Amino acid sequence: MNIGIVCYPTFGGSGVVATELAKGLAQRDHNVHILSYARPARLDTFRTNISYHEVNLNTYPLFEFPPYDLALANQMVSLIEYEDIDVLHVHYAVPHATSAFLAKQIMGEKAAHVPIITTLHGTDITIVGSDPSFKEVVDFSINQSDGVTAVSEYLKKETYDRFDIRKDIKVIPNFIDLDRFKKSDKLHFKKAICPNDEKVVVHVSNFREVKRVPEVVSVFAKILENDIQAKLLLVGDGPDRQKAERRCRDLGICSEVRFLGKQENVEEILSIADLFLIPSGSETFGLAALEAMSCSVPVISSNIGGLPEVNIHGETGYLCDLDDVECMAEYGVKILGDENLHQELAQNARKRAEKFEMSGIITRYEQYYQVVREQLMERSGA
Ligand code: GMT
Repeated sequence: MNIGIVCYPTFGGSGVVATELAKGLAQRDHNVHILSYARPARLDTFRTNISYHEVNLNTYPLFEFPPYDLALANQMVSLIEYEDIDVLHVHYAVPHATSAFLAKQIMGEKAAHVPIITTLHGTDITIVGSDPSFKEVVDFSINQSDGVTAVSEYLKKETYDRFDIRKDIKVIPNFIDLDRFKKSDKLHFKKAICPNDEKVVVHVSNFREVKRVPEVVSVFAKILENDIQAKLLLVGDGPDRQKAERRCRDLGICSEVRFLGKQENVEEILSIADLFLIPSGSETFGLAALEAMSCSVPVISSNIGGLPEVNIHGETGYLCDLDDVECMAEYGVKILGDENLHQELAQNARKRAEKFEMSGIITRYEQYYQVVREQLMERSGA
């Protein structure tokens, strides 16, 4: 198939899932065309069967806000017309599903056979999409898609609760490359970070408010108070970085905390981790938790959103109520202070990650493309 994938180019979240899916599909001999406003972070090297198309957005003095959605729709038209696209798969509803609808309208009969599949990822439903300034458009655009998927049961339910959706939403969870995300020997790195063999606690995110990075620091401080020798590695960057730095200073633990910034090879850092913290205020799936689990790292998370579908309480780590710093710290001390428990949780975490193994999930997308194409053909009487 010739598959168009539209996504954000970002380091985390939907951009990663879309790019990894593109790579997986390309390996299966599909021709994949990625459309984005910048080269996706995970599209690191040239790959046969993958072409990257950048959205051209010309500015004009009249535009305070250049109309990206229109430029995107225009480029979708070119993609469908000149690359003979069989399926257009857009990741994140805002504005991708809307631009895709517009592109199809522009092309009329010429694109009637090309299904639009929208994958809902998270904030496109829970925060941005349900904002009154977008809601009706998002509602309409999802209903106009030929196929809709969500990355968790939680997100499916939220979408039905928040919008007036008349489509079946298929849950296809996020996936993990078990060969890439596995514990490997990083002894030099461990020694450099932990000269006294301290435990390593890791958090990875885009440091938006919803990720509760200052809270990660508070939980870690409480773990230290319980005589656990440990270092905290904060991976990523974003709006809450300064707040997190300030929290370290206020708590007097800066010497035990390292801000590593955005990192490409997170699996190397996770290889030396003993514990992963993800206390998010909203999380439809929690890909970062799955990446940690795949590297055999127990996870302590909040019990909101799709996190309980990934991290299993008492099996792969622990879940606590939102903002319950005491609870997270208690479980942190329990895991880091008991080698046997740690081993058991670490093994279970890896086993659980195997359920989200990449090739099985890519097959589910391939099958879904086929089903939606056939439904579209039936509807159009072709
Ligand atoms: O919040 C992010 O990190 C980005 C965001 C997105 O929509 O791009 O991530 C969402 O999608 C990820 C991939 O499907 C999920 O693993 C995250 O849980 C989800 N983030 C939130 O719901 C806050």
